[in-house]
Amino acid sequence: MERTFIAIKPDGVQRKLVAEVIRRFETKGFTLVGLKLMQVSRELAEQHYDVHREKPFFAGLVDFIISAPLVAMVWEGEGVVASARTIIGATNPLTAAPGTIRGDLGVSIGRNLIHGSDAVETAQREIALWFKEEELVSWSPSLTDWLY
Ligand code: RTP
Ligand code: MG
Repeated sequence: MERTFIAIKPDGVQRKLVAEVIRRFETKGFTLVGLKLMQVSRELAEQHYDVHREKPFFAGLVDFIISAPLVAMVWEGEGVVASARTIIGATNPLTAAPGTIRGDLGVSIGRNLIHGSDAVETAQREIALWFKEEELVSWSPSLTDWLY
């Protein structure tokens, strides 16, 4: 079953939106298989956003990610990588559609509340970067027959 890496960024934790974000993935029907609150190291933040290393916003982005606790999660379900990106909305909350997390809850591209892996291969890389194998729990909720 497909898995994706989701992080509630420090602004989401500071604004007490952890439950709101989790609710959206849970009520959609996806399954939580990994969850932890973390104070992220600079090394991990830089590795996570390695693809943006040459961008002008890289240094500020890394400083922001390590500035306060973050919630790291892995969610599972059919097509969860692309669906999570839809639930999250466009990078800039000002143009993200209403109904999306960023569209409903944010106003700044630099404080856009949440990260979601952008492709299945990216998700595999990010899950391995953020979680040890033993931190992930494989389980099937008894609801599965009613979802698929
Ligand atoms: P993320 O990786 O955090 O889920 O966000 P994303 O895929 O929607 O956007 P991406 O292009 O990967 O950018 C990563 C994060 O960098 C910040 N950013 N700032 N012009 C800017 O100031 C700018 N562009 C991007 C955003 O916080 C974005 O989430
Ligand atoms: Mg991205």
